[in-house]
Order: sequence, then structure tokens, then C-alpha cells
Amino acid sequence: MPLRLVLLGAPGSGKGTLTSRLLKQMPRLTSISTGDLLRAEIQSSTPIGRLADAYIKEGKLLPDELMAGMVETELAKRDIIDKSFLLDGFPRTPSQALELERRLQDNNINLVVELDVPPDVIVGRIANRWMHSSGRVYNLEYNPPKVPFKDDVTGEPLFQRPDDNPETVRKRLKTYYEQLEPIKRFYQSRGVYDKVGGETSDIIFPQLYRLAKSLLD
Ligand code: G5P
Ligand code: MG
Repeated sequence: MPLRLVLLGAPGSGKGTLTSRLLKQMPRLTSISTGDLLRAEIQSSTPIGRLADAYIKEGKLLPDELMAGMVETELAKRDIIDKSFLLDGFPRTPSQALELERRLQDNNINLVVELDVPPDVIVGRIANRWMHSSGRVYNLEYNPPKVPFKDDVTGEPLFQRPDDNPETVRKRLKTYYEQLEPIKRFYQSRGVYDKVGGETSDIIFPQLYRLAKSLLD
């Protein structure tokens, strides 16, 4: 059966980190990160990018319709709507979840995993995050690049996200915890919700892998 997995987790909970690990173990899986898509739009200075820049800097969520359309386009472009895929950072609201369901029809989400990481652990991680424009993520303490401040694959310089400053991180965390209960209830009502937790991605990964593996054939 195709695995159609949503990772739900606070800023800095490890969605990107765990996605890369899962893709290494499950080569047939394809991932879409809405944060990465938006950052690519910003990089190319498109109209969506200009809008996204304003929202992201404020730590606010972009409009639901726009995000659902963006994910649908990406699924179609990669021709994976009826295959296995992982969504990182989408849906984040019940309205996005409903839109996604409407657009996926017979290929609905069959696993939603909440990453439960204590907020005090998260704040320290984000301060040490550096990334590459491909979406590859590093942490100066946890998974440092081989050459300081350079991407392991391309050798290009790494940067820090403009929304990773303490004030915006606080807003992003608040937004996340406001949306968590409603979206959790939505997916519990569909019978596909599960939760894994721990203070490190090393503790969380085997739990996540077990859940994903149980659906992927
Ligand atoms: P994003 O880009 O989706 P967030 O805020 O949801 O952003 P973020 O910050 O990308 O999530 P993450 O992917 O969950 O966090 O975490 P990560 O990057 O893997 O790990 C964080 C850091 O911790 C890294 O440095 C990593 O190396 C390190 N790390 C991982 N594991 C460990 C560990 O075990 N120990 C230690 N010490 N470190 C570790 O969305 C950005 C914005 O885009 C808009 C919104 O404005 C959003 O704020 N947006 C949307 N708007 C509306 N609807 C949507 N669906 C939207 N999606 C995005
Ligand atoms: Mg991320």
C-alpha cells in the first residue's frame, strides 16, 4: 500500500531532519516541505514569494487555500498523487486538512505522526540551525557540516533563516500550539493519527520508522 504520511510537529521538532533520515531508509518515498517550497518562491522573488516573505517574517501562517493549491500542484508536478509521499509542515489547520482530503480523493492520508518534543529543547536547537538552499539542515552541535558553515554536498555557504530569531520563534511556537488540538482531532476522527516523542531525533526516529514501515509494502 502506498504510504501517505503527514509529519506534524512544532518549529524545530525535527520534521526536516527526520524526513531526510526516512528518505534514506525508504527510497520510494518522496517528500514535500511547504516551508522549503515557500523559501524557494522567496528566493526567486515570485508574487507568492513576496507574500510568503511577509508572513514568514511575522511567524504567521499563509492562507489555507493558497497552501492547499501549492501542495496539489507539487503532487501533480512530481506525479506522486497515487504513490507514497511524505508531507512536512502541511496541513497545519483543519481547513488545510479538509482541502487536502478533497483534492486527494481516493488517495487520502493514511498516517499522521505528531512529533512531541519539549519546547525548551526546541529553542536551543533553532538558535544553532544553519541551512542550505536545497533544504538540507545542519545544527552546530547535533549534526554539524563537515566544513564549518559550508554545505556537505555542494560546498556552498550555509545561512540562518530570517524567522529563526527568538521573537519570531516564540510566535511560531504559539501558532503551532493553537492549531495542534483542532488538527489532531481532525485526524483522530479519520483514525490515522499517532504520536511519537522524545528529546532527540535519535530517540524519535526508530518509533517513526516502525509506524511508517507498517504501512509501506
Ligand atoms: P517551516 O519551514 O515548515 P517550521 O517552523 O514548521 O518551519 P522548522 O523550523 O523547519 O519547522 P523542523 O523542520 O521541524 O523545524 O526541524 P529541523 O530543521 O529538522 O530541526 C531543527 C534544528 O534542530 C536543526 O538545526 C536540526 O539539525 C536540529 N536537530 C534535529 N534533531 C536534533 C536533536 O535530536 N538534537 C539536537 N541538539 N538538534 C537536533 O515553515 C516556515 C514558515 O512557512 C510558512 C509559515 O509562515 C511557517 O512559519 N508555512 C506555512 N503557512 C501556512 N500553512 C502551511 N502549511 C505552511 N507551511 C509553512
Ligand atoms: Mg523544516
